[in-house]
Amino acid sequence: MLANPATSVTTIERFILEQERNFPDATGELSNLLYDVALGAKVIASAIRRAGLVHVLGSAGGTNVQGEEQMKLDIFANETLKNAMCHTGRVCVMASEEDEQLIPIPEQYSHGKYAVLFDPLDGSSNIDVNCSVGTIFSVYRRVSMEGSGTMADVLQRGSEQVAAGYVLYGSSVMLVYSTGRGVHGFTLDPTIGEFLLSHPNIMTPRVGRYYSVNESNFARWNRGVQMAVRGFHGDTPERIKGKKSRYIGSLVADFHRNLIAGGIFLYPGDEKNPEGKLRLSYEAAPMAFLIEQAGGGATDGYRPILSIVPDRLHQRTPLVIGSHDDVVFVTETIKEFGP
Ligand code: AHM
Ligand code: MG
Repeated sequence: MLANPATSVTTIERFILEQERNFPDATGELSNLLYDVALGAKVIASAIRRAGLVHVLGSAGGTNVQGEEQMKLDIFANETLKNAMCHTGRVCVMASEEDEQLIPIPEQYSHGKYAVLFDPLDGSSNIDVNCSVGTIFSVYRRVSMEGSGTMADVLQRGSEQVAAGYVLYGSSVMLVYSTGRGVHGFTLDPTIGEFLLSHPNIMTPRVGRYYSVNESNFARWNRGVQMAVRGFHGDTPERIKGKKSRYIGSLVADFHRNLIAGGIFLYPGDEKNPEGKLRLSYEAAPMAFLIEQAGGGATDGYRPILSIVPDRLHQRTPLVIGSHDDVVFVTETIKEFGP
């Protein structure tokens, strides 16, 4: 009997369970961890939707470890994710872009086999103007033996991730994740409060339509990056066809559009900030894990993002990420024109 589309939907829970069935050794812990993240995302989504109504907008008055102004919703999102995961016995340690130090699991709870890192509310300067923001998460299997997780658990090479994903709080709320077996997208149905499978097996086009970069930094980039972006402008048609420019300034939103439609996102280093702006462990590595699963690429201009071993928690990295051929074009142009 054919399923009626209105009565047969695939929830994120059913999808993860069905994927797990293909792996008889799976204990279900990672699946449950993903539900925990999904639950946190629903709570955050609901707070974002109400933000304009309940006067939670504006600065909380503090600054985070990068010296940036913290919004109230950043703090709320950070606490929500910690609370969604700390008590479950699935996680041994956490790290967040909003916390300077590692986040230990409170004594009363048991320690699990996963280390989780997250950027609880990325692009938060967009909240005041009602534009899209996101949550990014990354999961590693612990390498320390037992008890509380350590720095070694969170400072692993990006290729060691066992899962990564993001939640986009946009015109609809989407959760996109991968456990290394394709990239799958779910859209939150607010009427039933469930993430439903809407984008199975996402593959990004090999050549993109869009390029996304903050061009106000153009004068400070090295010549290689400038030449690559000039290529995207259409100035060097003998090297590459020009593209359309799209930039929101919210990594999750820019990344998501490019993932689906094809495109490239760049946040290069410049004279002032040679390491760029974005964080390796909270932003670049999880997005790199996803884009590689979707057939694209991610580099810091010289080496694959997933090959980099972080040496500190809040390390920054230049990021070039998106459609495969466009990323190759940028790396070759940087090699040719150099700094
Ligand atoms: P945040 O983690 O403090 O929110 O900053 C990260 C955001 C990214 O979402 C976005 O890609 C980038 O900062 C935009 O930076 P800029 O305003 O310099 O273009
Ligand atoms: Mg961020």
